[in-house]
Order: sequence, then structure tokens, then C-alpha cells
Amino acid sequence: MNEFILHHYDASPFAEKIRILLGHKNAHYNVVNIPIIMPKPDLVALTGGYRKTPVLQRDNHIYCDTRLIARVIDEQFGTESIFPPELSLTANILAQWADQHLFSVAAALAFSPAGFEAFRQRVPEKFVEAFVNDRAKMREGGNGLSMDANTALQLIPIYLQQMEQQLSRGGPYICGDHISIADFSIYHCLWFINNNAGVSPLLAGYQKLHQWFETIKAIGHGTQTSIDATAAINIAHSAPKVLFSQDDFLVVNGITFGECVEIVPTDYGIAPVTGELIVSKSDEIAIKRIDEKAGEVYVHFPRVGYKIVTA
Ligand SMILES: N[C@@H](CCC(=O)N[C@@H](CS)C(=O)NCC(=O)O)C(=O)O
Repeated sequence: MNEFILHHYDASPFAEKIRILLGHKNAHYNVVNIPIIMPKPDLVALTGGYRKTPVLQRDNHIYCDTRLIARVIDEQFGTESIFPPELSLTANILAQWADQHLFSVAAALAFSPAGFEAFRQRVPEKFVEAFVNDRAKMREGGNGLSMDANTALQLIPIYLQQMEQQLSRGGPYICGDHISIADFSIYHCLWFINNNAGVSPLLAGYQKLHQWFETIKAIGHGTQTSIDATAAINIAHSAPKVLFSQDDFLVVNGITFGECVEIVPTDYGIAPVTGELIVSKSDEIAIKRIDEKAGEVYVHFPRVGYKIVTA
């Protein structure tokens, strides 16, 4: 089949980053709606334990983390890259700052008194408790998403003002004339804030930033076909097995081709994924694992944000 399948849910900011990117590429893709909280047995059958949102699937290849997902999508389409070489450091580091730091500001705002009250009013009371417990559990043992609301309230006007200034002098996009990964990563954080009526007023009063936001939003999501989780698992199961070669395998920290390893996020949601390391490139690793339901799958991660330990 060889088509992209995005495992996501509507309210996920990181999924929005990828939906907008797929829209920018004018893509047609399949979507599977996944649960917002654990358990996620169908997703975990594909990933081997990774539970975050979104996950991208192509046949029996499973891509975790939007840092890698964005690159896989960008490479698939022959259009202008969102990773312009002349902005390689600027755009990538800005995206990384947004995905880690700015996202933790946005998440802290969602848990601020005003943000949380607005959330409470939109969802059933039972879900509020389940959601809070799930996210607390996801943060256990990690060091990400630990910002308090007052720190976030203090930081956000500074960053918005900096964005406003830069877009006024150097737009129309974050890094200038061309849209880049930095736009998608900053956008999903502001989209998250904008979707919460308790904190969205914080975004008011930045005219250029507002224009930029509306431009990115207007890109849309491309076209989607909904499929169910079982269909996605069957696609993985029936895809031909891949024979990986050691030829371009990069030995880092002495870990060699075929070694059994655990891949663990270094920020939050630190559940390990275990398998045989069969891809090792400069910023991509993948393991082979056999799943009862999904069969032989290849689970890919970026290097940034993950550690690899021999199992
Ligand atoms: N570094 C990850 C972060 C993804 C992430 O934190 N996603 C949030 C949703 S926007 C999440 O997984 N929340 C818990 C969940 O969906 O189970 C990426 O870039 O994909």
C-alpha cells in the first residue's frame, strides 16, 4: 500500500504540527484515531511501548516523534524542503526549542488556573480526573514538562514579543522568506494556547504574529481517509519483511548492528522500546521487533531526545 497512516487525535498539538505539514505538502493520507490517554493497545502493538502522539506508519515502518516524522514526510515529497540547508542550524534549533521549551510553556498554561478551568468546562468530569492522572504518570521518572504556571505566564509575553519583532522585520515566515520546520513547531504550541479559551487572550495584541498564525492555519490538513486501528495493524502485518544491511550502519558508543537495545525518551513518557538495532544513521535509529498482533515491525526514532542502552 505504501501510504502514510497518521495515528493521532484531534486535540494533539504535536499531531497538528504534522497535519499542517501534510497539508503544506498537499498530501492525501490515512488517519487512525487513537485514545488520548492510556491504555493504547493498538498503538503499542505497532510501537512496542511508545505511547506519545502522533505516530506515523508506512507499511511495517513505524516512525515515532515529530522530529523524525517531519523529515520522513519532507523527503517523500519532491516539493521545496522545509529544511533549507542555508538555515540548517537556525531552523532546526528553533524547532527543537519550540518542541521542548515552548511546548512546556504551553502545557503549563493549560494547567494554569484559567487554562484548567476552561478545559474542565469542555470535557466530562470523569475524563478530567483520568486525564490528570494519565499525564502525571507519563511524567513520572522523566524531567520534561515540569514548568509551573507562573513561570509560563512570565515567559510567554517575552517570546510572543520576540516573534512579533522578528516577523515585522524579517517575515513573512519565522526564518524569513521560506517556510521551514521552525514555523510548524512554533505554530503547534501557539495553536495549543489558542484552543484554550482560558489562556488564548494571552495571544492578543501581536498583529504580525496573528497574521502569520492565520497564514499557517489556512494551509489546512490535506485530505484524510479514516481507517481503523485493526486495518493499520493488518497493513503492517502483511507488508513484506525488509532485509537490512550493515553497510551504512553507524557504530555509535560501540553499539553494533543487530544488538538488542532499549530506546528510551530522555524527557517524559520514558517507557523503553526493545528490539534489534538495524538502522543507525546520524539522526535516525530503528529497531526490529516482532509483535504478536502486528508481526515484524521496524520502529524508527530520531537520535535527539532518546538514549540507546544495550538490553
Ligand atoms: N517529542 C514528541 C512529543 C510528542 C508529545 O508529547 N505529544 C503529546 C500530545 S501533543 C503526547 O504524547 N501526550 C500524551 C499522549 O498523547 O498520550 C514528538 O515530537 O512527537
